[in-house]
Amino acid sequence: MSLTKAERTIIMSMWGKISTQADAIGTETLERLFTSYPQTKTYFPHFDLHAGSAQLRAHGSKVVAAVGDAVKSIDNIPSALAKLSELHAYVLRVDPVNFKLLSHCLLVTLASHFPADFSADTHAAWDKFLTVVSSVLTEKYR
Ligand code: HNI
Repeated sequence: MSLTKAERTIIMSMWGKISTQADAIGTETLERLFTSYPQTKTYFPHFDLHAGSAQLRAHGSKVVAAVGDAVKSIDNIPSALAKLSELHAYVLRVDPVNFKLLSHCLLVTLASHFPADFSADTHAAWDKFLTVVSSVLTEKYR
């Protein structure tokens, strides 16, 4: 699956807005993930997952920063995320179904922070981009 030029433009332009509040968006995404899909908490037995905890915020910030790395290397996402792909497949062993759940929570967070930007086309472009990012992070499982 590859992103069209129009989709890349949408992603890159919206990233400009996301990056100014990346930490808040990352934290909210994880809060939504752990609240709506509590089974995902099983990967974080070593974390304090209460809303607003320091670990949750630090992790949310890392996840969104990695999404930013993918945006910056939008023409070569696999190389930008190579190390993370190995980490999730070989070390963390996160079941790929969870990537859909996290992507969904990030979409909802983006929609709620940027309602005026979240047209159907923007929604679709982000959905596709996050599918590409998730495939890269789970490709080593095959
Ligand atoms: Ni994920 C660690 C990015 C999906 C569980 N994850 C990271 C780190 C980044 C990251 C960055 C920190 C790596 C480091 O410290 O070197 N994770 C991403 C991204 C996605 C994603 C960009 C999808 C878009 N991770 C998921 C999912 C789960 C998940 C769906 C499980 C529900 N990730 C983890 C766990 C860690 C982790 C567990 C280790 C946390 C820790 O610090 O112990």
